[in-house]
Amino acid sequence: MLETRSGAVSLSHVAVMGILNATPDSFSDGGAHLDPARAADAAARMVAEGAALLDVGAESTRPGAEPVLAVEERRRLLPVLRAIRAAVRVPIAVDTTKAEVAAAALDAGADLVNDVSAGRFDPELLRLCAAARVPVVLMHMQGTPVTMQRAPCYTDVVAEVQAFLAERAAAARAAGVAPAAILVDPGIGFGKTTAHNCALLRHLDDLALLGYPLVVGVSRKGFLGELLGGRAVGGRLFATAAAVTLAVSRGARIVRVHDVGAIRDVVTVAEALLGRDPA
Ligand code: HH2
Repeated sequence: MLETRSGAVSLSHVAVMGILNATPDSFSDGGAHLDPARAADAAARMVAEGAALLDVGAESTRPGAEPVLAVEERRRLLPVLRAIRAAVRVPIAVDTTKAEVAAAALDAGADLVNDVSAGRFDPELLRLCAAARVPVVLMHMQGTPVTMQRAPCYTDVVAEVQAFLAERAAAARAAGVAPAAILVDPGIGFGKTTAHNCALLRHLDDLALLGYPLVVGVSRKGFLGELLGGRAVGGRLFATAAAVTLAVSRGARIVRVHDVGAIRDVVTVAEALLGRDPA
């Protein structure tokens, strides 16, 4: 069970987290959710389709993306977040690496923080999560979004990601975050080749041994396009479904996706095939 200010999310079954990016340049939905009313409609649709929680971000972290200033991130994020908050009751994560942005988002109704830097870019962020008593997603990334895809390199990607997440979880606990409020994520596509991403998905069960719920984000990502010979973003739904199925079978507890309705079905059938009790 993941406790949040907007209620608890049961993790006894895999939860679907719907992605809403209030950005002009996200690799997949860039520009689609900049307008608060449209974003709120999209959020309500995602919840109706089975999203147990939402993830709202205002800074693209696609490979090569340049960072945006906190003032600009807040300017994009807050109107969209407030409109979504008014439209849905499920917990909302704010996807940011900056404590200042996270604090404003928590004030505007967000319930948890999703930090793709796992507290490395802004040391204040973990202290904020502790003080506000909100859950935090700690994600692995090699390098920064600007540099991460130049030459990803590991001796043993699974062991290194596992050690990183263990170290960042310990840092979060040292900052005062409750163990039950920590989630971890291998950061698919963040400083990884296609082979690294496949190895991490195949060995997710090793990461689950850390004892924190696993969040996994494969939706429409570049490695799926590469596996399909350069398929464009819009044609990666079935590839996403395949990767989500593997992630579910290997212990993911939350899957972060754009196509909520379709992937909700994928998750339901995957869990039934695995012999898990119906939700
Ligand atoms: N992936 C993206 C952004 N945030 N957060 C977590 N915890 N895990 C992920 O895999 C993850 C994430 C990148 O995807 P998207 O938000 O669709 O694109 P962009 O970064 O271009 O906004």
